[in-house]
Amino acid sequence: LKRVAGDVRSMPEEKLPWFPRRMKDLDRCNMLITKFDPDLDHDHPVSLQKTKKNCDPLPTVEYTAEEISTWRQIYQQLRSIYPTSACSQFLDSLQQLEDECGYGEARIPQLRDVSAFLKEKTGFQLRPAAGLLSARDFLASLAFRVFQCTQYIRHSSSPMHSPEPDCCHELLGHIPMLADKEFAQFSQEIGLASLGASDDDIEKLSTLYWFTVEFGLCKQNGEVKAYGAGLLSSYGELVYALSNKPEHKPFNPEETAVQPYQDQTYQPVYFVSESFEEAKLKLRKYSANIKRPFAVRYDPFTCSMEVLDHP
Ligand code: TIH
Ligand code: FE2
Repeated sequence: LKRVAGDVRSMPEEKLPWFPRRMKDLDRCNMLITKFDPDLDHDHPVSLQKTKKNCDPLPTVEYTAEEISTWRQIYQQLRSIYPTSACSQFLDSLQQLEDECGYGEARIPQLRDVSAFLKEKTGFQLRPAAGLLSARDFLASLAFRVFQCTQYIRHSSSPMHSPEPDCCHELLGHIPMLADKEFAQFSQEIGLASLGASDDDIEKLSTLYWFTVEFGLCKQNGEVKAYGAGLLSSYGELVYALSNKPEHKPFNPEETAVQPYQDQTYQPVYFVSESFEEAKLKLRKYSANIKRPFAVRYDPFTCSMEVLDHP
């Protein structure tokens, strides 16, 4: 399924992949990867297909007692190792979420409350997604500071690691990081680089996303800490990633972008950044080399993309 951009004037002949220009175009950025279709999995009772009918952009989900107990177990376990494993930005944000946004082991936070919190911190907002999205659609939404989230929860039989994203992963892994200004900027920049990019460049950007936003490590005060959401939502992989079992390599976008990755079990290799600042500068340099016949700039006042022809 290829979509084509309408009006990039400099390249009338060229078929550019379609990309969203306005916030409401994101309604079309919901292509699912079928391997994780929650409707095919009867262990996932809360699927968006069922909640979407009421047209609420961020529907309230009633979780069952069993689901809340899974959340409690995950929260308790992870909370106990965050102080020694998570980066300082994550710890600061989580504290704020606990103080101001109802985070805690007693209940699963609702996306609507969390989205309002994030909006105030970094301008990011949440949208519900029915499952795993195509890399192109997922990355495009980041360019608008929109983060697409699952709402169902993993099965109670595997609390320490889930091969697919679920609300524990979004709420515990991603949200605290998206509340950090510098990290929000980093995330948006990956999204901006992806707009209208070739399939090959999308593949590389999504691999970069994988090894930073999902599984990134960074140095802080001489120690290696986790900032990747896939680590911060999986007790099993968080302990493993910071042990001496996997390989740690310095973050270098050219190399990271082509590193094969594992999406069913723990990663054999993780990339370590000196700081977010360093990661952002390196990513910016990498993105500047992606060939596109135009440049983009996000206008936060109109929530739309300005497309600038290259001279
Ligand atoms: N493995 C993560 C967890 O257990 O929370 C979820 C995912 C991260 C990235 C892809 S799936
Ligand atoms: Fe994720």
